[in-house]
Amino acid sequence: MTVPTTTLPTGAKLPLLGLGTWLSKPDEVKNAVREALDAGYRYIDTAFIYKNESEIGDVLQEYICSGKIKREELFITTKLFCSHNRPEEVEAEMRDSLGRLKLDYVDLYLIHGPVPFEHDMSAQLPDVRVEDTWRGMEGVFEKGLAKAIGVSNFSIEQVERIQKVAKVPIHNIQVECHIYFPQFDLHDVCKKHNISFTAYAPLGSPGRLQQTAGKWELSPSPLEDDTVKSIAEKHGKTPAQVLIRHLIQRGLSVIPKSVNEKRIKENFDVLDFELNEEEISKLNSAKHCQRLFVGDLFKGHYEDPYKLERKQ
Ligand SMILES: NC(=O)c1ccc[n+]([C@@H]2O[C@H](COP(=O)([O-])OP(=O)(O)OC[C@H]3O[C@@H](n4cnc5c(N)ncnc54)[C@H](OP(=O)(O)O)[C@@H]3O)[C@@H](O)[C@H]2O)c1
Ligand SMILES: *[C@@H]1O[C@H](CO)[C@@H](O)[C@H](O)[C@H]1NC(C)=O
Ligand SMILES: *[C@@H]1O[C@H](CO)[C@@H](O)[C@H](O)[C@H]1NC(C)=O
Ligand SMILES: CC(=O)N[C@H]1CO[C@H](CO)[C@@H](O)[C@@H]1O
Repeated sequence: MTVPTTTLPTGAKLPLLGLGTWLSKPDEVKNAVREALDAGYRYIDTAFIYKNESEIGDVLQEYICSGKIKREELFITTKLFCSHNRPEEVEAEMRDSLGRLKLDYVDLYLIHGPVPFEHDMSAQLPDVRVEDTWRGMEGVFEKGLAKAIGVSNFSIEQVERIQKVAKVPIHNIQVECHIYFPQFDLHDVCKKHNISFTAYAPLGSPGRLQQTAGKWELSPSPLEDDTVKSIAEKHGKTPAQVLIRHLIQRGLSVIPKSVNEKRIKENFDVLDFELNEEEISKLNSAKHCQRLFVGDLFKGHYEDPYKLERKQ
């Protein structure tokens, strides 16, 4: 089955389903990417900070060189880490990522977070603004190193500020999005600006909750949600498949992460069923609204994307 796509302002097609690779360890990620490509995934999401670009690049090269997959069929995203948000640093970082990925270009390059830091992350840089970093992003777009550019972890206000001054508009935003944090307002703003929308942590990022012990009680898992479970049962699907399908039917691009062969296939097997309007509206009105990725490291900076929420 072909994955549905959305069209970027550049004319390129962004698949609505891809593989996330955060917390995919270098020794696991190669197999995960192979299994994903074999299952039909063509969109892979990585980042400098996931420390697995090299391994992903090895597998991509393997598939491209053997002729199994053409470069044009792939959609590869990576991200500029917030230790290098100064505009003059963007191109060198982008070229380093391309080197590790063994590619001439990426399909999408994102600013990972709006708050700039020193190289060693020891302190925030008070004076760099998102508009500054965006100038660097426009540079790599104009050179063809990135076929599209975008932002991650940005607020509505930051999106609006960039659109106001941009020579190249934002092509994609990647933010946390799942039934308990549906991001309807940000999505509306993106629709207004023709910005494609990628949902991270679509399953509620259970891997992350393991890392921050104690948060689990505060943050029930969307995978355990009663509405999700009953809809899944009706369709003979799993809760994960319902959560992914729901976001796809909202027109969002979804990047569930897995390193497990069975779950990689399961997460892709969402193209042969459809949620009806009643099911969608039930899922859209899930009550439990909260951010899982609260971004403490951003606190105190002018560009803290969540500063208004923190004051409430
Ligand atoms: N831009 C950013 O700052 C940012 C932040 C977070 C994430 N992301 C991107 O978004 C991707 C997805 O987000 P995420 O990894 O945080 O969370 P997620 O995709 O919601 O959840 C991944 C977790 O769920 C498990 N899982 C996967 N499929 C499952 C299934 N069918 N049933 C039950 N459990 C399942 C995975 O374990 P197994 O691997 O063992 O299957 C993993 O622990 C990331 O990998 C990354 O590429 C970006
Ligand atoms: C952007 O605009 C194009 C052309 O009008 C449209 O086909 C596409 O669906 C829009 N994409 C998004 C993500 O809004
Ligand atoms: C994205 O934002 C979340 C907080 O919302 C944070 O946990 C994550 O580290 C951010 N990514 C980067 C690299 O800035
Ligand atoms: C950063 C990168 O692309 N690859 C790294 C993946 O992780 C291993 C081990 O953590 C590093 O040695 C690689 O450099």
